[in-house]
Amino acid sequence: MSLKLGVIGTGAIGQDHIRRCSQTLLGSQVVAVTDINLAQAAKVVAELKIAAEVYPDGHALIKAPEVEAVLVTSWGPSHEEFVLAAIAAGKPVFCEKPLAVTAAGCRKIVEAEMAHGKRLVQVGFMRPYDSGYRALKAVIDSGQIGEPLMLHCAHRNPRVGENYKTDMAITDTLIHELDVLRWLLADDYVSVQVVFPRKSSKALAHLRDPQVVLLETARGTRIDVEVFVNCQYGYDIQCEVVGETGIARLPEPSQVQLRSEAKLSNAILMDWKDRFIAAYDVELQAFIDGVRAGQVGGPSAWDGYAAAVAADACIEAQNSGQIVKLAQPPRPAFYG
Ligand code: NAI
Ligand code: ISE
Repeated sequence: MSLKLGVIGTGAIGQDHIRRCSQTLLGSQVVAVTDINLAQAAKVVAELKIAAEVYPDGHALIKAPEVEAVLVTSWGPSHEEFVLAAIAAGKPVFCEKPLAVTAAGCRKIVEAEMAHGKRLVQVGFMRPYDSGYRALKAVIDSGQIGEPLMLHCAHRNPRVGENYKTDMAITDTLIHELDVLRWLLADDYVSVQVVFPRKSSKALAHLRDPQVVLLETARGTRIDVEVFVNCQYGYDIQCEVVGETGIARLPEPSQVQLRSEAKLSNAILMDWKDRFIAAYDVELQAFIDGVRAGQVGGPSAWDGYAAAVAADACIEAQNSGQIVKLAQPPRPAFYG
């Protein structure tokens, strides 16, 4: 029997996840969808040719007896209420990042899940499933480059819409690095600073872009992450780890190298959907398989919380211009 899924939010990633659950992955079926834009939800059902009912809102969808597990793919600020409602209904829930837009919101989810007594939540941090990041972690863990001393990272999007605000560079964009770099280094952040270079003329008036986030870990590794969401030229994710005896870089996505018209070139992807397509497939298949086996795994509500603790400090640093200290609360035994 396939797992019956309900999807809240039928925008860009909601549509992408509905498509992959319906056409690519094994063992699930989307039976319910909703969006504050109900017409759009109905259009997605028609376009993807799925037999799904359109529910009036997320709470009705979560309560529906036919929905066995929930995917939350709506805007970030709505995640907390839907994840809490899914936990209250005892239903497994895959929530796109961020788990909640504040650490306090994530903490409520952690407490509700622990009170339930069993893991129900998987957070959509897909980079630990990416083959490039996994290969990079294997090199670091092998000791081949010695202890990591510095990381130079970049998170570049070609452009963003007018709803994207300066703090979203942290809660919506950098949140991926805040999660994946903790995992990569098996270390925690102890301080952060955000500096703003000269503003790009391509950024809308209200948005400070680019930004450089400087993180320090408990073991003293220094990390710089350039977040540049109007870079125009492509969707570009970079990570270079400088160790004591060598340097390891995140591999570039595999693209055909072209010699043509007196040029040697490699195409650059333009969209996160293509850059991480395999990782999204693997993370969601893991959720489906985990729920069917009665054991939700993958990035946990605690991982969502840990990233949000760092994100809160980054936002304080954006506003103050100061170095902000932070401390991760101890991980409860519940989260392994
Ligand atoms: P989007 O703006 O394309 O879609 C969001 C949809 O949610 C819209 O259709 C909107 O009407 C709907 N919505 C908002 N509030 C709602 C509510 N209360 N109830 C029902 N529907 C509601 O945004 P996008 O790009 O699809 O992002 C959605 C979420 O997924 C965000 O949290 C984003 O950070 C995350 N995301 C994750 C990615 C990843 O790489 N893991 C990639 C892209 C998005
Ligand atoms: C978007 O929501 C994502 O998660 C993408 O992976 C990220 O690159 C982008 O900046 C976010 O807005």
